[in-house]
Amino acid sequence: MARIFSGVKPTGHLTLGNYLGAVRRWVEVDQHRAEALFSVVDLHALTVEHDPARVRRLSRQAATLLLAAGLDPERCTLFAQSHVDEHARLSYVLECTATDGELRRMIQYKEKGARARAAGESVRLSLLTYPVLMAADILAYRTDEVPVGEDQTQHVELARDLAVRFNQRYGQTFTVPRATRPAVAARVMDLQDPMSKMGKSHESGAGIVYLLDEADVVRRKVMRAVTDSGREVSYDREGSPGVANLLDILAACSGGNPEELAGVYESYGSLKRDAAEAVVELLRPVRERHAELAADPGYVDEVLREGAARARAVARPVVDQAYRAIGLLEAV
Ligand code: AQP
Repeated sequence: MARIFSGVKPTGHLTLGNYLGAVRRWVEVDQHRAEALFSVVDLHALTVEHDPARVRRLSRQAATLLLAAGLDPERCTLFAQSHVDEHARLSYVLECTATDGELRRMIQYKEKGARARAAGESVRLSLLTYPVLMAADILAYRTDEVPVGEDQTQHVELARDLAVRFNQRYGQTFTVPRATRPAVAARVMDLQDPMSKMGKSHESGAGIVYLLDEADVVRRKVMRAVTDSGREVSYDREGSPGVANLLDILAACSGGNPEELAGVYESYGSLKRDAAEAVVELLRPVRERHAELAADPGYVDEVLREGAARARAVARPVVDQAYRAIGLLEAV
Protein backbone atom coordinates (compact mmCIF):
# COMPACT_ATOMS: atom_id res chain seq x y z
CA MET A 1 0.00 0.00 0.00
CA ALA A 2 1.31 3.45 -0.91
CA ARG A 3 2.28 5.75 1.93
CA ILE A 4 1.15 9.39 1.87
CA PHE A 5 2.33 12.35 3.92
CA SER A 6 1.09 15.92 3.87
CA GLY A 7 0.62 18.82 6.24
CA VAL A 8 -0.70 22.28 7.00
CA LYS A 9 1.20 25.14 8.56
CA PRO A 10 -0.48 26.93 11.46
CA THR A 11 0.49 30.40 10.18
CA GLY A 12 -3.11 31.61 10.00
CA HIS A 13 -6.68 30.37 9.85
CA LEU A 14 -7.15 27.63 7.25
CA THR A 15 -8.52 28.90 3.94
CA LEU A 16 -10.67 27.71 1.09
CA GLY A 17 -7.37 27.34 -0.83
CA ASN A 18 -6.03 24.89 1.75
CA TYR A 19 -9.32 23.00 1.65
CA LEU A 20 -9.79 22.74 -2.12
CA GLY A 21 -6.09 22.41 -2.91
CA ALA A 22 -5.28 19.78 -0.31
CA VAL A 23 -7.49 18.89 2.65
CA ARG A 24 -10.61 17.79 0.78
CA ARG A 25 -8.65 15.22 -1.18
CA TRP A 26 -6.97 13.92 1.98
CA VAL A 27 -10.43 13.34 3.42
CA GLU A 28 -12.30 12.03 0.38
CA VAL A 29 -9.59 10.00 -1.33
CA ASP A 30 -6.21 9.68 0.32
CA GLN A 31 -7.13 8.34 3.76
CA HIS A 32 -9.17 5.59 2.08
CA ARG A 33 -6.64 4.33 -0.42
CA ALA A 34 -3.29 4.55 1.33
CA GLU A 35 -1.44 4.53 4.61
CA ALA A 36 -1.83 8.23 5.22
CA LEU A 37 -0.09 10.55 7.68
CA PHE A 38 -1.19 14.16 8.08
CA SER A 39 0.53 16.69 10.26
CA VAL A 40 0.01 20.14 11.68
CA VAL A 41 3.51 21.25 10.80
CA ASP A 42 3.96 23.73 13.62
CA LEU A 43 7.75 24.03 13.38
CA HIS A 44 7.21 25.62 9.97
CA ALA A 45 5.14 28.38 11.57
CA LEU A 46 8.26 29.69 13.31
CA THR A 47 10.06 30.74 10.13
CA VAL A 48 8.49 34.21 10.08
CA GLU A 49 7.59 36.73 12.82
CA HIS A 50 5.19 34.91 15.11
CA ASP A 51 3.34 35.17 18.38
CA PRO A 52 3.84 31.98 20.47
CA ALA A 53 0.33 31.99 21.94
CA ARG A 54 -1.21 32.48 18.48
CA VAL A 55 0.78 29.61 16.95
CA ARG A 56 -0.36 27.32 19.77
CA ARG A 57 -3.97 28.39 19.29
CA LEU A 58 -3.82 28.02 15.50
CA SER A 59 -2.17 24.59 15.78
CA ARG A 60 -5.02 23.29 17.90
CA GLN A 61 -7.55 24.93 15.60
CA ALA A 62 -5.91 23.38 12.51
CA ALA A 63 -6.00 19.89 14.07
CA THR A 64 -9.64 20.40 15.05
CA LEU A 65 -10.52 21.63 11.57
CA LEU A 66 -8.83 18.66 9.90
CA LEU A 67 -10.96 16.34 12.03
CA ALA A 68 -14.03 18.48 11.33
CA ALA A 69 -13.32 18.25 7.60
CA GLY A 70 -13.44 14.48 7.91
CA LEU A 71 -10.00 13.06 8.66
CA ASP A 72 -10.74 9.87 10.57
CA PRO A 73 -8.14 8.81 13.19
CA GLU A 74 -9.17 5.20 12.54
CA ARG A 75 -8.12 5.56 8.91
CA CYS A 76 -5.14 7.91 9.08
CA THR A 77 -2.52 9.26 11.45
CA LEU A 78 -2.92 12.89 12.52
CA PHE A 79 -0.22 14.49 14.65
CA ALA A 80 1.71 17.66 15.46
CA GLN A 81 5.13 17.82 13.82
CA SER A 82 6.84 19.12 16.98
CA HIS A 83 5.67 16.04 18.91
CA VAL A 84 7.85 13.79 16.76
CA ASP A 85 11.57 14.58 17.23
CA GLU A 86 12.54 12.67 14.11
CA HIS A 87 11.62 15.61 11.87
CA ALA A 88 14.22 17.91 13.42
CA ARG A 89 16.78 15.08 13.70
CA LEU A 90 16.52 14.26 10.03
CA SER A 91 16.40 17.88 8.97
CA TYR A 92 19.97 18.44 10.15
CA VAL A 93 21.27 15.46 8.22
CA LEU A 94 19.48 16.69 5.10
CA GLU A 95 20.98 20.16 5.59
CA CYS A 96 24.28 18.34 5.21
CA THR A 97 22.99 16.95 1.90
CA ALA A 98 21.44 20.13 0.44
CA THR A 99 23.35 23.12 -0.90
CA ASP A 100 23.00 26.77 -0.11
CA GLY A 101 22.39 27.51 -3.83
CA GLU A 102 19.42 25.20 -4.24
CA LEU A 103 17.71 26.68 -1.20
CA ARG A 104 18.22 30.28 -2.30
CA ARG A 105 16.45 29.45 -5.57
CA MET A 106 13.18 28.52 -3.81
CA ILE A 107 10.34 30.80 -4.89
CA GLN A 108 8.70 30.94 -1.44
CA TYR A 109 12.01 31.97 0.12
CA LYS A 110 12.42 34.76 -2.41
CA GLU A 111 8.83 35.98 -1.99
CA LYS A 112 8.56 35.76 1.78
CA GLY A 113 12.13 37.00 2.29
CA ALA A 114 11.38 40.04 0.12
CA ARG A 115 8.16 40.67 2.07
CA ALA A 116 10.01 40.53 5.41
CA ARG A 117 12.76 42.86 4.17
CA ALA A 118 10.18 45.31 2.81
CA ALA A 119 8.53 45.36 6.24
CA GLY A 120 11.91 46.15 7.82
CA GLU A 121 12.10 42.71 9.47
CA SER A 122 15.12 40.46 9.46
CA VAL A 123 14.85 37.19 7.54
CA ARG A 124 15.09 34.15 9.78
CA LEU A 125 17.62 31.50 8.78
CA SER A 126 14.82 28.94 9.11
CA LEU A 127 12.97 30.60 6.22
CA LEU A 128 15.87 29.55 4.02
CA THR A 129 16.14 26.05 5.48
CA TYR A 130 12.37 25.44 5.71
CA PRO A 131 12.23 23.30 2.53
CA VAL A 132 14.86 20.99 4.07
CA LEU A 133 12.69 20.47 7.13
CA MET A 134 9.81 19.81 4.76
CA ALA A 135 11.96 17.24 2.94
CA ALA A 136 12.62 15.63 6.33
CA ASP A 137 8.87 15.57 7.05
CA ILE A 138 8.37 13.60 3.86
CA LEU A 139 11.45 11.38 3.77
CA ALA A 140 11.26 10.30 7.44
CA TYR A 141 8.20 8.24 6.54
CA ARG A 142 9.51 6.79 3.26
CA THR A 143 6.59 8.57 1.68
CA ASP A 144 5.50 7.59 -1.82
CA GLU A 145 3.08 10.44 -2.51
CA VAL A 146 2.69 13.99 -1.28
CA PRO A 147 -0.72 15.46 -2.11
CA VAL A 148 -0.24 19.24 -2.23
CA GLY A 149 -1.42 22.37 -3.99
CA GLU A 150 0.60 23.73 -6.89
CA ASP A 151 2.56 26.16 -4.68
CA GLN A 152 4.39 23.29 -2.99
CA THR A 153 5.63 21.54 -6.14
CA GLN A 154 9.11 23.04 -5.99
CA HIS A 155 9.58 21.93 -2.39
CA VAL A 156 8.57 18.36 -3.17
CA GLU A 157 11.07 18.44 -6.08
CA LEU A 158 13.78 19.34 -3.55
CA ALA A 159 12.76 16.42 -1.34
CA ARG A 160 13.12 14.14 -4.37
CA ASP A 161 16.57 15.53 -5.22
CA LEU A 162 17.77 15.12 -1.64
CA ALA A 163 16.47 11.56 -1.44
CA VAL A 164 18.23 10.58 -4.67
CA ARG A 165 21.48 12.32 -3.65
CA PHE A 166 21.52 10.79 -0.17
CA ASN A 167 20.78 7.31 -1.51
CA GLN A 168 23.54 7.57 -4.11
CA ARG A 169 26.15 8.79 -1.64
CA TYR A 170 25.34 6.82 1.47
CA GLY A 171 23.30 3.83 0.35
CA GLN A 172 19.63 3.16 -0.24
CA THR A 173 17.74 4.79 2.64
CA PHE A 174 14.84 6.92 1.41
CA THR A 175 11.92 6.41 -0.91
CA VAL A 176 11.85 9.03 -3.68
CA PRO A 177 8.45 10.75 -3.26
CA ARG A 178 6.24 12.39 -5.86
CA ALA A 179 3.80 15.28 -5.60
CA THR A 180 0.17 14.75 -6.59
CA ARG A 181 -2.22 17.61 -7.32
CA PRO A 182 -6.01 17.97 -7.52
CA ALA A 183 -7.50 18.14 -11.03
CA VAL A 184 -9.29 21.44 -10.30
CA ALA A 185 -8.41 24.28 -7.89
CA ALA A 186 -4.79 23.28 -7.41
CA ARG A 187 -4.21 27.01 -7.02
CA VAL A 188 -7.07 29.05 -5.59
CA MET A 189 -6.36 32.76 -6.03
CA ASP A 190 -7.03 35.69 -3.70
CA LEU A 191 -10.47 37.17 -4.45
CA GLN A 192 -9.12 40.73 -4.25
CA ASP A 193 -5.85 40.03 -6.04
CA PRO A 194 -6.40 37.14 -8.45
CA MET A 195 -2.77 37.16 -9.58
CA SER A 196 -1.71 36.00 -6.08
CA LYS A 197 -2.66 32.74 -4.44
CA MET A 198 -5.12 32.77 -1.57
CA GLY A 199 -2.68 32.51 1.35
CA LYS A 200 -3.65 32.25 4.99
CA SER A 201 -0.91 34.57 6.25
CA HIS A 202 -1.74 37.50 3.93
CA GLU A 203 -2.33 40.75 5.78
CA SER A 204 -5.76 41.63 4.39
CA GLY A 205 -8.45 39.00 4.77
CA ALA A 206 -10.88 40.62 2.29
CA GLY A 207 -9.86 38.31 -0.56
CA ILE A 208 -9.53 35.19 1.57
CA VAL A 209 -12.33 32.82 2.51
CA TYR A 210 -11.51 31.19 5.83
CA LEU A 211 -13.06 27.83 6.62
CA LEU A 212 -14.58 29.26 9.78
CA ASP A 213 -16.06 32.38 8.16
CA GLU A 214 -19.81 32.82 8.82
CA ALA A 215 -22.03 32.24 5.77
CA ASP A 216 -22.74 35.97 5.37
CA VAL A 217 -19.06 36.80 5.47
CA VAL A 218 -18.37 34.22 2.76
CA ARG A 219 -21.16 35.68 0.59
CA ARG A 220 -19.86 39.21 1.02
CA LYS A 221 -16.28 38.26 0.15
CA VAL A 222 -17.30 36.33 -2.97
CA MET A 223 -19.77 39.00 -4.14
CA ARG A 224 -17.01 41.61 -3.82
CA ALA A 225 -14.43 39.54 -5.69
CA VAL A 226 -12.42 41.52 -8.24
CA THR A 227 -13.37 40.58 -11.81
CA ASP A 228 -12.58 42.81 -14.80
CA SER A 229 -14.33 45.35 -16.96
CA GLY A 230 -15.40 42.78 -19.58
CA ARG A 231 -18.94 41.47 -19.71
CA GLU A 232 -18.72 37.97 -21.08
CA VAL A 233 -18.08 35.09 -18.74
CA SER A 234 -15.15 33.17 -20.22
CA TYR A 235 -12.51 30.91 -18.71
CA ASP A 236 -9.27 32.76 -19.35
CA ARG A 237 -6.74 32.51 -16.53
CA GLU A 238 -4.38 35.05 -18.13
CA GLY A 239 -6.81 37.60 -19.54
CA SER A 240 -9.53 37.37 -16.91
CA PRO A 241 -7.97 35.83 -13.79
CA GLY A 242 -10.67 36.93 -11.33
CA VAL A 243 -13.48 35.34 -13.33
CA ALA A 244 -11.41 32.21 -13.99
CA ASN A 245 -10.79 31.92 -10.25
CA LEU A 246 -14.53 32.08 -9.50
CA LEU A 247 -15.18 29.45 -12.17
CA ASP A 248 -12.46 27.23 -10.67
CA ILE A 249 -13.95 27.62 -7.21
CA LEU A 250 -17.48 26.90 -8.41
CA ALA A 251 -16.27 23.90 -10.41
CA ALA A 252 -14.34 22.53 -7.45
CA CYS A 253 -17.35 22.95 -5.15
CA SER A 254 -19.94 21.58 -7.55
CA GLY A 255 -17.91 18.90 -9.31
CA GLY A 256 -18.24 20.66 -12.70
CA ASN A 257 -15.74 21.76 -15.31
CA PRO A 258 -14.71 25.47 -15.29
CA GLU A 259 -14.72 25.84 -19.09
CA GLU A 260 -18.17 24.33 -19.44
CA LEU A 261 -19.50 26.39 -16.53
CA ALA A 262 -18.34 29.57 -18.28
CA GLY A 263 -20.89 28.90 -21.04
CA VAL A 264 -23.72 28.66 -18.53
CA TYR A 265 -23.43 32.21 -17.12
CA GLU A 266 -24.47 35.43 -18.76
CA SER A 267 -23.34 37.81 -16.06
CA TYR A 268 -20.63 38.07 -13.43
CA GLY A 269 -23.32 38.71 -10.82
CA SER A 270 -25.04 35.35 -11.28
CA LEU A 271 -21.70 33.55 -11.38
CA LYS A 272 -20.72 35.18 -8.08
CA ARG A 273 -24.04 34.35 -6.46
CA ASP A 274 -23.77 30.66 -7.39
CA ALA A 275 -20.11 30.49 -6.42
CA ALA A 276 -20.90 32.08 -3.03
CA GLU A 277 -23.74 29.64 -2.32
CA ALA A 278 -21.63 26.67 -3.41
CA VAL A 279 -18.84 27.68 -1.02
CA VAL A 280 -21.30 28.30 1.84
CA GLU A 281 -22.82 24.85 1.37
CA LEU A 282 -19.43 23.17 1.06
CA LEU A 283 -18.16 24.71 4.29
CA ARG A 284 -21.34 24.48 6.36
CA PRO A 285 -20.80 20.91 7.67
CA VAL A 286 -17.14 21.62 8.39
CA ARG A 287 -18.03 24.66 10.51
CA GLU A 288 -20.76 22.78 12.36
CA ARG A 289 -18.53 19.83 13.16
CA HIS A 290 -15.71 22.16 14.20
CA ALA A 291 -18.00 23.79 16.77
CA GLU A 292 -18.81 20.35 18.25
CA LEU A 293 -15.18 19.24 18.37
CA ALA A 294 -13.90 22.53 19.76
CA ALA A 295 -16.11 21.92 22.79
CA ASP A 296 -14.13 18.75 23.52
CA PRO A 297 -10.41 19.67 23.46
CA GLY A 298 -9.53 16.49 25.35
CA TYR A 299 -10.56 14.44 22.32
CA VAL A 300 -8.31 16.41 19.98
CA ASP A 301 -5.39 16.07 22.42
CA GLU A 302 -5.89 12.32 22.55
CA VAL A 303 -5.97 12.04 18.74
CA LEU A 304 -2.71 14.01 18.52
CA ARG A 305 -1.06 11.95 21.26
CA GLU A 306 -1.90 8.65 19.59
CA GLY A 307 -1.00 10.05 16.19
CA ALA A 308 2.45 11.12 17.39
CA ALA A 309 3.11 7.67 18.86
CA ARG A 310 2.18 6.00 15.56
CA ALA A 311 4.22 8.49 13.50
CA ARG A 312 7.27 8.07 15.75
CA ALA A 313 7.16 4.31 15.34
CA VAL A 314 7.39 4.70 11.56
CA ALA A 315 9.97 7.50 11.43
CA ARG A 316 12.37 6.34 14.15
CA PRO A 317 13.97 3.40 12.33
CA VAL A 318 14.23 5.37 9.07
CA VAL A 319 16.03 8.28 10.72
CA ASP A 320 18.25 5.91 12.74
CA GLN A 321 19.25 4.25 9.48
CA ALA A 322 20.03 7.64 7.89
CA TYR A 323 22.22 8.55 10.89
CA ARG A 324 24.19 5.32 10.57
CA ALA A 325 24.47 5.66 6.79
CA ILE A 326 25.90 9.20 6.93
CA GLY A 327 28.59 8.14 9.40
CA LEU A 328 27.31 8.92 12.88
CA LEU A 329 28.15 6.63 15.79
CA GLU A 330 25.44 4.28 16.83
CA ALA A 331 24.09 4.97 20.33
CA VAL A 332 24.60 1.89 22.48
N1 AQP B 1 -4.41 29.03 -2.61
C1 AQP B 1 -4.21 27.71 -2.59
N2 AQP B 1 -4.74 26.94 -3.57
C2 AQP B 1 -4.57 25.58 -3.57
N3 AQP B 1 -3.87 24.94 -2.60
C3 AQP B 1 -3.32 25.68 -1.61
N4 AQP B 1 -2.60 25.34 -0.53
C4 AQP B 1 -2.30 26.46 0.16
N5 AQP B 1 -2.81 27.55 -0.45
C5 AQP B 1 -3.46 27.09 -1.55
C6 AQP B 1 -2.24 23.97 -0.17
O1 AQP B 1 -2.69 23.74 1.15
C7 AQP B 1 -1.78 22.85 1.79
C8 AQP B 1 -1.38 23.40 3.13
O2 AQP B 1 -0.70 24.63 2.93
P1 AQP B 1 0.37 25.11 3.98
O3 AQP B 1 -0.29 25.21 5.29
O4 AQP B 1 1.56 24.23 3.92
O5 AQP B 1 0.80 26.52 3.58
P2 AQP B 1 1.17 27.18 2.23
O6 AQP B 1 1.26 26.26 1.09
O7 AQP B 1 2.38 28.04 2.42
O8 AQP B 1 -0.11 28.04 2.03
P3 AQP B 1 -0.71 29.25 2.73
O9 AQP B 1 -2.04 28.85 3.24
O10 AQP B 1 -0.66 30.31 1.70
O11 AQP B 1 0.18 29.68 3.96
P4 AQP B 1 1.14 30.92 4.07
O12 AQP B 1 0.30 32.13 3.75
O13 AQP B 1 1.61 30.89 5.47
O14 AQP B 1 2.23 30.72 3.10
C9 AQP B 1 -0.59 22.69 0.86
O15 AQP B 1 -0.72 21.43 0.20
C10 AQP B 1 -0.73 23.80 -0.11
O16 AQP B 1 -0.22 23.46 -1.38
